[in-house]
Amino acid sequence: MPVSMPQSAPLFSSPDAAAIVGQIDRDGYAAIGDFVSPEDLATAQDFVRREVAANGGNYLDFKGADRLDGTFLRSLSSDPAFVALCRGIYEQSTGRPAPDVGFYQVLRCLSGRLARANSLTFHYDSYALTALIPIIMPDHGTPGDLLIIPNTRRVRSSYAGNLVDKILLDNALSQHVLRMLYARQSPLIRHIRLVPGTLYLFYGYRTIHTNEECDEDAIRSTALFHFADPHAASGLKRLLRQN
Ligand SMILES: O=C(O)CCC(=O)C(=O)O
Ligand SMILES: [Fe+2]
Repeated sequence: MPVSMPQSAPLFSSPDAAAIVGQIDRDGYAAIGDFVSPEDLATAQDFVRREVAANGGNYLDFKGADRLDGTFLRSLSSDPAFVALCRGIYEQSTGRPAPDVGFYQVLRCLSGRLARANSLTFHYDSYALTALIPIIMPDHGTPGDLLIIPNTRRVRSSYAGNLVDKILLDNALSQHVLRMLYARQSPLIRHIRLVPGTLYLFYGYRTIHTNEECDEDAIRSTALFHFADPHAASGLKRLLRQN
């Protein structure tokens, strides 16, 4: 018997992971438009606007799904189609079975004085695949693009190798150089103009990326679902208690 999706489920169906992987390999990311239904998106936008207002118009984030009741973000991480899509992309891109793990989920709400401090920090994610859904994008001022330098490294065989990459990137000099390239509109840094309700997929572990800032009186909110830490089993990682 066919299983029908609940009405509020994302519109996505029959994922073609191979095509998406081809797109990520070519362009650095893939986008699936209208992934979230207009009703679900509107509810999530109301939620974010309320929470930012309750926080005095300032930045806040939600780690995990616990406090996202009433929005589609509460249950997306257990949506079978979404899970199958992310696992499929992982398997197609690495040639390995996807690990039996859930997502590390964060809802970021950029606004107010702290918007700047939470922007333009170029980084690698700890997780292989990053799924990003914009909820609200600024309606004036800086557009708040996602900035990427795609696939600049491979998955390191050891956590120590990963750590070296991170140290080379997470320092004042590297950040200064990258911000300068950004300010000069270097073609090295790609801008992705994010559309709310679209699903964006990229290899966060392998891609240097960050977000543009937004004006203090605007809101830029993104939902992130991080999947599969290649170094989850590392003893060194555990020892250092790194994220
Ligand atoms: O909000 C964004 O556009 C990206 C955020 C990000 O890269 C992260 O939280 O790891
Ligand atoms: Fe990231």
